[in-house]
Amino acid sequence: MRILLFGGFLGSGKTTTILQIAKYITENKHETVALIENEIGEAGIDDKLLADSGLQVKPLFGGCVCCQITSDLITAVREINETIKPDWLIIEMTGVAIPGNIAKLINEYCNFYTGLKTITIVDMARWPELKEMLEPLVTSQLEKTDFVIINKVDIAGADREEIINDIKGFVSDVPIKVASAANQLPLAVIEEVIDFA
Ligand SMILES: Nc1nc2c(ncn2[C@@H]2O[C@H](COP(=O)(O)OP(=O)(O)OP(=O)(O)O)[C@@H](O)[C@H]2O)c(=O)[nH]1
Ligand SMILES: [Mg+2]
Repeated sequence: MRILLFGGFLGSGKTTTILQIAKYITENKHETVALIENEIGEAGIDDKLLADSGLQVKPLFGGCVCCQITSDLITAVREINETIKPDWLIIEMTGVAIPGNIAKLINEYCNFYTGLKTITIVDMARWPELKEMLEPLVTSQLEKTDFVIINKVDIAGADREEIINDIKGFVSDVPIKVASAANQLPLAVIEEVIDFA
């Protein structure tokens, strides 16, 4: 079972991205995907997206995937590994989780996986505002991750290059893609996210 852990601040585009990746894996690779969703039902947005996706989704718990209740996450990951046994497990974290920290815990307590990758989604349209208000959270989400998608380039302002460069300054030596998930992620980006070679 390979695990993809998606992080990034509230509303950055995690669900939009995850649905495309899950669809690609099931339709193009013909492999199975299980999904752990944070905060399902709370905003109502994810329920609708998931209902429209045509994917079979089983919400496992309604809590948030953050440090305080990580034991629930660990339990859910173990249960999925033992019962559903999917080829892939995709986890959407809450907007306040730090992907690298959650990955460390999964590494420690669920090391039966065959691959683990963290992907951080950044809303570039809100980056200056979020960085000002929520540093170090939003920068930690970038520093401790294996892959970065700088999202919502379609609504970024004229200062987009400046913002992209600022974001890149917080990312260590991992792939960074600029995209607009709402307008379909390029297949090359999806393929790179799920590439464990
Ligand atoms: N303009 C634009 N909007 C986007 C893009 N990607 C996602 N959105 C919109 O942003 C909003 C939030 O997207 P989600 O995918 O639900 O984001 P999320 O990170 O899962 O949100 P939470 O789970 O609430 O933290 C939705 O209204 C999306 O349609 C994008 O590339 N461009
Ligand atoms: Mg979501």
